[in-house]
Amino acid sequence: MTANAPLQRDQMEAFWMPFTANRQFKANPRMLAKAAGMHYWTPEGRQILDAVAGLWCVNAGHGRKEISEAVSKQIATMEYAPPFQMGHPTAFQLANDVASWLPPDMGHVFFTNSGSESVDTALKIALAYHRARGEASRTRFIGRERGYHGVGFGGISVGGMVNNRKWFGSMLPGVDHLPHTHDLAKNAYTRGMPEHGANLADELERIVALHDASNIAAVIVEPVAGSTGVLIPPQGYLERLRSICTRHGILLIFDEVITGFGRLGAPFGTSFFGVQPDMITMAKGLTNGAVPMGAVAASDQIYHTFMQGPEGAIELFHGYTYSAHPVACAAGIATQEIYRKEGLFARANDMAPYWADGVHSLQGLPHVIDLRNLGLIGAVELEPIPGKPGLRGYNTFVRAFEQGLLVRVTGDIIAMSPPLIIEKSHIDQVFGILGGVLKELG
Ligand code: PXG
Ligand code: PLP
Repeated sequence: MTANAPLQRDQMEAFWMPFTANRQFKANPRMLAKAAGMHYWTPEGRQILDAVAGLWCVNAGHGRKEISEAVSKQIATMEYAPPFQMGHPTAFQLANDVASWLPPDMGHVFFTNSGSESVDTALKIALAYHRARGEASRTRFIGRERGYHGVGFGGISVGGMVNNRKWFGSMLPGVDHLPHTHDLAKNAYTRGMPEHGANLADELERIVALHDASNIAAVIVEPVAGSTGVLIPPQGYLERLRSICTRHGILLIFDEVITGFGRLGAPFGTSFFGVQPDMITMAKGLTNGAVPMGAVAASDQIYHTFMQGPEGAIELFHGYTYSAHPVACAAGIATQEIYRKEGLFARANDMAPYWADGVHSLQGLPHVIDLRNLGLIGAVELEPIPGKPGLRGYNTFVRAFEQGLLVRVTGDIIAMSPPLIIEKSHIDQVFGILGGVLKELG
């Protein structure tokens, strides 16, 4: 196999592709071979404008030399170091860099290799925290319908996407789900945060009344649900979740795998919304997608609860072979430096109104039933073809790719989350191409 020669079908069977219609893809592959700035290139050299930052992760844009140089240097110097009972300076530096974006009392960072592992880690910390405080009966978790928290057993248990759950048996016991907040009848075409739905947080009181707070460990939500099609929280909703959790001693976990690292035009969702959780899960933008890495940030309260007992005792029996992998740490440090030096989070905030105009310029095009935006996130919800849910979304995605635009499709919703380096001319191009495709397929 040479790098740019088209693959034969029988060369494509070995790779079982994730979250992909394997047979459909392998019959008609869409390949990427190169990336720089705002663009990908196919093996044939066709340029593709990247309106999803890879998969919500390449926030500083593609091909950043600062990152590749830091990674090369680290691999050459020390490719690996054991993370258990040993340390290396880059891990401590990156933890400090990450903490610098977070509320001052949330600066304790546990490293993982993905968002899914971050979610499992946060759920385990929640259980062990309550146990350490003598409240071992707090074992239940509360997630949300249409939530996505990765694909580990913990994440699919608290997650709320039926296809990610129904195949996999009984999962974690003791999980309830809040209702999702998506309400087209009341909130369609809202610019920014919708007006209606803060009261949906009160469902948490109903669940607490059913089980009693003494049995509930944590609530986990995405501040903005990304994967299920960009569901923006109603005004006042996250505040209300916070106050109910506080009242009942329940930990609140924000899954910021997507909303972290500037996606909303602020360092994290917690700063954007002004609501502080007890733990934050993150991944993706942590290393600009260059090397797999995730993390969990925990509050002082949680961390210090563990830092008791005999000095020589391991406080948390958890960790991965590749926790704080030196190469990932090098990529992470270089990435944070780019964010800081280029002021990319503030830049995303400055660009957000123009982006919102672009999203909402699609109103009235064929089959568009909602448009949503926040920060540099946008979504176009399409009316499903009767009896064929997802087909209109898929056709739109394929046609856009043929026209040189990469978007993300989930069911009949087109989601977009461009690199934070996006220029106005790119935004014009994104919505020009997408608008053209919607008209053409109309
Ligand atoms: N939590 C959230 C909120 C996520 O968005 C994960 C956890 C899992 O992260 P890993 O690194 O284990 O994939 C995610 C990941 C999509 C899409 O279609 C989104 C994600 C992953 C794959 C597809 O929007 N987000
Ligand atoms: N399975 C086996 C047999 C192992 O030895 C290990 C780690 O030592 C794991 C799974 C976990 O792998 P990781 O630490 O990369 O998550």
